[in-house]
Amino acid sequence: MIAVPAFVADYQVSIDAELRRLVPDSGATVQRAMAYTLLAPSKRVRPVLTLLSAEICGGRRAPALAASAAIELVHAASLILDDLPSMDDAPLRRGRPANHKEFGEAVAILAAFALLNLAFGTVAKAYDPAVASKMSAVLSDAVGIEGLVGGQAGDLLAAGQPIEFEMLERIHRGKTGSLFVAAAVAGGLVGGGHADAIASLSAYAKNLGLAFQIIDDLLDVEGDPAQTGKAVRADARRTTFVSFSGVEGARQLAAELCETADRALRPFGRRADQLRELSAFVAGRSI
Ligand code: GRG
Repeated sequence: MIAVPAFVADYQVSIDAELRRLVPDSGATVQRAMAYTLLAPSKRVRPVLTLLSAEICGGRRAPALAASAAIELVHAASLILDDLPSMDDAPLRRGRPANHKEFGEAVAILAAFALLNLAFGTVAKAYDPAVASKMSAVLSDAVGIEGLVGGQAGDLLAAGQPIEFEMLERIHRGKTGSLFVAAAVAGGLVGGGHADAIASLSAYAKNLGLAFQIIDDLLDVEGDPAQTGKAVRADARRTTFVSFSGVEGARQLAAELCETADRALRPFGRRADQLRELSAFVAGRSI
């Protein structure tokens, strides 16, 4: 079993404090529903990626927190929507009953929209117009037809049918990979990174994101719900990387993608060691 790298805990504390500031766990029902999923136990891999990307480009952590929170807000919105009865119909998320199980479908949908909206508002308020505008475009692309929405639609529409490997890869580059890329690019932007540095981070994140999804498929088969906080065998009707390549083949593919991800970090030298630790965690994770 591989635990989250030790350095990640410190970043998680900063991220959680920023998220609690943005969405207090009190007040109107929709706000409590937002906090319920957003503030539940999470690895926070995506916002950690944003902070590491900002720092490697020469930025500081504090100004990057809003960008990292925006990424996590989008992620939390997508989890709520993903679990709805009309989508994956999942009972459990982040170790708790899914949002709609606790608050009902109508409030869950409103909470997801509110989180998504807050992501864009957070970016608009935190950064100067040039950075805010670029970051909004990055977020919008990650959510859109080539991103989460397109990937999710492809996944849902393909359920119960055999699909080619290329299609499977396209679905998950959209559904999961796109937010990893946005996380890294948003960090690079707020950190003031040059275009070539941001391109390297984007290449790293693209491969890391697909590896992350492959391990997610593996955990659906052999994970422990007490650790993952999710039900197992939720993907039984779907073509997944495991149904395609088998358990060992999927593990091998994830390892290769993490090696490819690490190769994109070469220009940064030893400064990218924490990003390398992150990919080692992703390749071996059981949570
Ligand atoms: C409009 C935002 C929006 C989305 C609509 C529902 C949808 C389209 C997309 C679903 C995307 C999705 C939930 C992909 C699954 C990605 C994934 C591997 C989730 C698990 O992530 P972890 O393990 O979870 O990082 P924690 O809980 O640790 O954050």
